[in-house]
Amino acid sequence: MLIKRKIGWELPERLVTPEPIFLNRRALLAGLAGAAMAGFTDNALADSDPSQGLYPAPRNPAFKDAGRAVTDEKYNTNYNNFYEFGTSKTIASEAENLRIRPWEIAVDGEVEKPFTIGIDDLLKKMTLEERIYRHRCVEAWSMVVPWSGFPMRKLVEIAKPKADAKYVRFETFNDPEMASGQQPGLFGSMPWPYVEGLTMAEAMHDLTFVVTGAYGKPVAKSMGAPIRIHMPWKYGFKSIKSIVKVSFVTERPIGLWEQLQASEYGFWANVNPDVPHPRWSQASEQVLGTGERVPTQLFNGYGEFVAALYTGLENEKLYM
Ligand SMILES: Nc1nc2c(c(=O)[nH]1)N[C@H]1C(S)=C(S)[C@@H](COP(=O)(O)O)O[C@H]1N2
Ligand SMILES: [Mo]
Repeated sequence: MLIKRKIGWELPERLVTPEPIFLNRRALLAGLAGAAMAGFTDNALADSDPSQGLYPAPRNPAFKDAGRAVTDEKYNTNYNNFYEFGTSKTIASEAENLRIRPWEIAVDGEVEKPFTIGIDDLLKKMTLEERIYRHRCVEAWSMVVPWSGFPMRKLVEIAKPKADAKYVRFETFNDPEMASGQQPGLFGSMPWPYVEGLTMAEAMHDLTFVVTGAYGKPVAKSMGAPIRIHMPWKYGFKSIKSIVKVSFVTERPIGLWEQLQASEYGFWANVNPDVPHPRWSQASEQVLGTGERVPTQLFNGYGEFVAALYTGLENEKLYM
């Protein structure tokens, strides 16, 4: 049995934060504070990152070229989907409230022995590498990102799943005190925490990457620090950020977006230009930072590597 522990981001920050800062943060949460105050709060809460020295990681030559220029870092860190910190794209300053140490990841479900591991202990077990991947959001924009991290397969290996594990379920933190978008009523009632899932075969695939860094340094808070995943052939919503739990399960997990709107956001969510989203076309995409619109490719151009994962599943809604 995994014992529920208090982990870093659950500790009541208000007990150690000077009252004025706490009050300002409360004002922020209530949507009353302006940008200047947000800046003040960010600096006051910024924590140093002990993993800084691990980057830049050596580039894996198999992923040195995504066929397009790498997106300028400023777009990637300032144009985000991270609903825990708000529904707009400009959540970067709000996301500075994310406390990334201590950070523990629970590994549970159908495994030999459930455990919890701190991010820095996990990093010590892994050999980091850099991979340049195309990243395509279901909203028809894309980027090219130099991620750092390790293959998901390596995490599966240390988790030691049992034979009956069929899926991997990932969960993000749920902490409305820290993440203003999780406050009830503020941005409606999303079914927090953010959840996503993969089949075991997808999780074991070499392209499935656990991201701990980007642009040669620890991954930015707005991009899902300190640990997220990225599957370049799937729509971006599958690539869950700021993971605190990895569970090996027998039933197909229902992601947050699927729970909200199953007719628009399915389990597989493989990129396909010929299958429109119910409300817009997926035929092309805006390449952020370039002003260019380019045709979208099946599996985001990674079909030669991943198409075989889906043979025999033709009757499934693979592209939504
Ligand atoms: N926890 C969490 N993970 C998330 C999201 C989110 O809102 N919360 N948004 C998803 C969506 S829709 C996309 S496109 C990517 C965006 O990643 P980026 O901001 O690094 O480009 O993260 C995905 N992972
Ligand atoms: Mo997205």
